[in-house]
Amino acid sequence: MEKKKLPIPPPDRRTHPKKKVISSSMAELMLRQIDQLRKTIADFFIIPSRINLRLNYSELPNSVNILLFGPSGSGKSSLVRTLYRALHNTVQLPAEIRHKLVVKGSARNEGTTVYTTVLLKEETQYPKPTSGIKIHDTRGQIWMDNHEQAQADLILDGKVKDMARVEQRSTRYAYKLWEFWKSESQLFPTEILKEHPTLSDKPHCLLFVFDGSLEEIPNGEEETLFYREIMQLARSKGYFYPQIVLTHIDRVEDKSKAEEELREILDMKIEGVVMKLGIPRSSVHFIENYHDDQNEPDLNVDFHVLRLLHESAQQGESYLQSQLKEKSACEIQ
Ligand SMILES: Nc1nc2c(ncn2[C@@H]2O[C@H](COP(=O)(O)OP(=O)(O)OP(=O)(O)O)[C@@H](O)[C@H]2O)c(=O)[nH]1
Ligand SMILES: [Mg+2]
Repeated sequence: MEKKKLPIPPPDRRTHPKKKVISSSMAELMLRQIDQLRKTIADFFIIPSRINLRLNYSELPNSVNILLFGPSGSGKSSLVRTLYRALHNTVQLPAEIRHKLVVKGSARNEGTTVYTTVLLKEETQYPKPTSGIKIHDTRGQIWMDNHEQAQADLILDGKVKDMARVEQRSTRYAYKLWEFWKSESQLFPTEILKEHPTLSDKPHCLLFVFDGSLEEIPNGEEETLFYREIMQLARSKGYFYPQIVLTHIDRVEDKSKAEEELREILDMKIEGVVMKLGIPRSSVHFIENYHDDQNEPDLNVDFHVLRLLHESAQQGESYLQSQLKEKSACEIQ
């Protein structure tokens, strides 16, 4: 994606705990910046300058795939909804997406149970070619065990079909087979698997979503170890810059009294995540999702998730660039 110069972000509301008060001039400025982000994302086109004659650009997919991972309840499905709302400047999601996406509610439903793909932005041909943006929601981890690691492995390879329940076979036979070196079709039901996944099926950008209002992020040693291992696995597959999304910033704001105190708390949280997961600070994003039937658009929510989406599309593009192969000698003219 062409690195367009984006506007300088407005002073972050997060340094102003009384968040509902935004002056009208500030609101205008933010609206302009949000508008510009929407335009930049609408124009997104994977690697627009395809000028290296040796590279096989025909392998590039028409859409970039963003994949969500993270503990159950951290806000992944809410993030998909929030991104859609922010990008399309709408309160109501299309019925198809509303039905597909399950957000954990007060009825204590199970949350997401199937691998769910949502088209955030369609690809276009006219008036100019642009790429699509797809986001893939997954069932959150609960047990942080070998089974969930193997499920993540399968998803990372782009092998899972839309709306598939990613779960190992539960027969005694399958249990006996449970070894990492066994083939996936022995461990997982074959009907959930794609036969020959290509670069278009693989994730191109990984987002790890955690609840940023918790005392510890990730929550405890076991969880930290689990996600470190998943990130190691991802690195071995060429994903070097996973992004970390910390949700529920509104809850952190509610707890802290003063601006100074809030800034310190956020810094400490980000520092903790950086240390625990061994990722660069610039890869950590603090956001708030739309939640609890919030029907009014919120400029701060929109602005921060759109920046996250823009960054994710760029990360996806970098991954794709790294995956481009050279043409064979006879293909080069
Ligand atoms: N206050 C607040 N609530 C949030 C935020 N993000 C998500 N929630 C709430 O957190 C709960 C869990 O959100 P989900 O989006 O279902 O979480 P999930 O990660 O998809 O959960 P699984 O599908 O089980 O993995 C829901 O009740 C959301 O409304 C946020 O930023 N702020
Ligand atoms: Mg979910």
